[in-house]
Amino acid sequence: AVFEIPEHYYPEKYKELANNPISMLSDRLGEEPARMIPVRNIEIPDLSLPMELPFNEQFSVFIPKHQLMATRLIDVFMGMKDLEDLQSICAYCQLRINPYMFNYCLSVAILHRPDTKGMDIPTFVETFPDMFMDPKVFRKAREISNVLGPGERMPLTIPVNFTASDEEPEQRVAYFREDIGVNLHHRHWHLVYPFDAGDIAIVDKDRRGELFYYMHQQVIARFDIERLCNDLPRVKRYFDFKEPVEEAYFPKLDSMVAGRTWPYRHAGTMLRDLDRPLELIKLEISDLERWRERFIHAVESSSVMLPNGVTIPLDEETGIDILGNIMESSAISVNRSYYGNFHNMGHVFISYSHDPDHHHLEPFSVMADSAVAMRDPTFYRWHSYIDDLFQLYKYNLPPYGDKLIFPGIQVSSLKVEGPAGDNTLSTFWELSTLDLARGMDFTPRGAVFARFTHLQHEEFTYVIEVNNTTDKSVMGTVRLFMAPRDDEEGNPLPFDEQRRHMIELDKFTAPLSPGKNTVRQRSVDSSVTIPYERTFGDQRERPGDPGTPESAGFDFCGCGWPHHLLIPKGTKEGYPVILFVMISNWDDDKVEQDLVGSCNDAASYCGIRDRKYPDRRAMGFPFDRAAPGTAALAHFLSHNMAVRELSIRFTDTTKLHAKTRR
Ligand code: CUO
Repeated sequence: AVFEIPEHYYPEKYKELANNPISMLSDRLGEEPARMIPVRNIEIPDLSLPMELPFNEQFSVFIPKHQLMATRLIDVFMGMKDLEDLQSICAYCQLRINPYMFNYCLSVAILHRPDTKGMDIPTFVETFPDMFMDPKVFRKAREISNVLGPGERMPLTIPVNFTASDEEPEQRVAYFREDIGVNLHHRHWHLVYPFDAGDIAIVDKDRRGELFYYMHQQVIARFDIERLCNDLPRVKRYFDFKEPVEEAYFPKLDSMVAGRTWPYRHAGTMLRDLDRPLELIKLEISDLERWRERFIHAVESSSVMLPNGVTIPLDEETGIDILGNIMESSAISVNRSYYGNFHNMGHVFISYSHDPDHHHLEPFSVMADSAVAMRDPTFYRWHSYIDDLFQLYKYNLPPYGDKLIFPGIQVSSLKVEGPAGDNTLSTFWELSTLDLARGMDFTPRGAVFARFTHLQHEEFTYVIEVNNTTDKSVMGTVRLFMAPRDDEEGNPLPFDEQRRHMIELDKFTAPLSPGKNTVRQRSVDSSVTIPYERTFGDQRERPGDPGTPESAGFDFCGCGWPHHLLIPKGTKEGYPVILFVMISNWDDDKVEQDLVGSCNDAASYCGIRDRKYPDRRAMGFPFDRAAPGTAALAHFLSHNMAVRELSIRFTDTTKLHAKTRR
């Protein structure tokens, strides 16, 4: 199809295209378009601010000036009265607005406009494949597409671990940091929960500050287990801004928008004050330190100060949410001018550490873009510090104590069944396929496939025996977590450390009749993850195109931890982890709301669109608070809880994804 675009929408240099779009495009595509789509001629709103960003520049919402531009553009997209007007403004913007900013703002608008909810747009990895893979693959793709027709192109293989050698210890967890699904999840989360937008309703979602804390806390906990599986110490928090950043990162990514390579950072780089007038950034390290002091003061006094000087207490229910918004910071921070922008600006300081004063005209590094930030080892050092600051608050809360008990409910056994045998989980490498064509301007056109390697596991089933000793049927919330058994030295983890390493695996409700109940839950139904197909697209073959998968769609439902990383890699010998289950009383947990038609299968880290977070308990419950005096997990357990040691066995073989294999 070809869009019939009003002539005045075209920038001067493309005017010729306006006069004869069909012949120009059919020359380019090598085929006649099947249909014409007229684009409504509307009065174009003022776009001068977003148009200030050059077409070929990097864009980041962390850069205050870019944020202002994006806010304006999101407002414009949100303000279009119907879909046709939205399409029209997109046609106008397409050739004028920085493509990366355009994609960001349109994605936010599509996620938040009532008339575009549920609309599928191509997954980001297919529109901007340059953000996820070795640029060498694009050169090859171009070669192939020139020589071979669409049906004859064999998939290209993206090398595994291409960013550093095995001499670099951090490289042992590159499969996690540079995983396409992990980075898509992170980008998607920040699209669903932007920290700024003209329309405050886009920011002001139920418990978004708490979710900011919890989702990132879980990322660090997950990363730490992967590190332990790979003989690396747990992440060291980065908090002394006078200390050099030890970790180097050389992303080896080319930005197609900017036509440049993403900047790298040497080992031992110091953070320095930032003075980059072009981006309206003038910040001192002492600003970060001051914001941190104020945050810590809020935690210690258990209160926050409003802009009018009035102090309000932090209560057990909303305290963490308020602190999350202050910390990030988001537009709903209770006092942004006082508490500042600690977390976001930490990203910015690290992202400009290679060129703090813009003398070398270098853009920011990966740390300033949520689509690529998780690739950098510093991401985890920064966020584990952020988490420590949140934990300071959590340590001040009273322990749950008796609130953990569910009278009459006893978990009598817990186990896992799967192809690797009872209580053994199995992981391996898997090859999946993506279409690069959408993100590249090929002639002649047609799909070009790239194969990449990622971790995968065999699916399994949790089997939980529950005895309801009351004479009434009740509803329980089943909460499943996993943590490492030992520390780096092989010593059992003390409870207070282990609880902070608990990763959520699933949470669901189960009816419990009087007497014995067997609750079976499949790993694929996890409330943490989205199915593989929603991360990477349906890997089933396209009819008539052997070896080529269907494309992935994307909407709110695209938010969720990638299922292929539900469990850590483990080791060849079998890595010991502790599986934990708790059943709490649904009457105390439930949130009355209608979930019909909403996508709620990855609510644990992403919430539910237009709804409340579907669990009244604190996120991470029961492990979000300390339990002073509890030395080991065994002493924490009440009747409604159980643990089981599992072994995660990694097999170093690579399989083609099951659906492609067929
Ligand atoms: Cu997601 Cu720091 O918030 O990267």
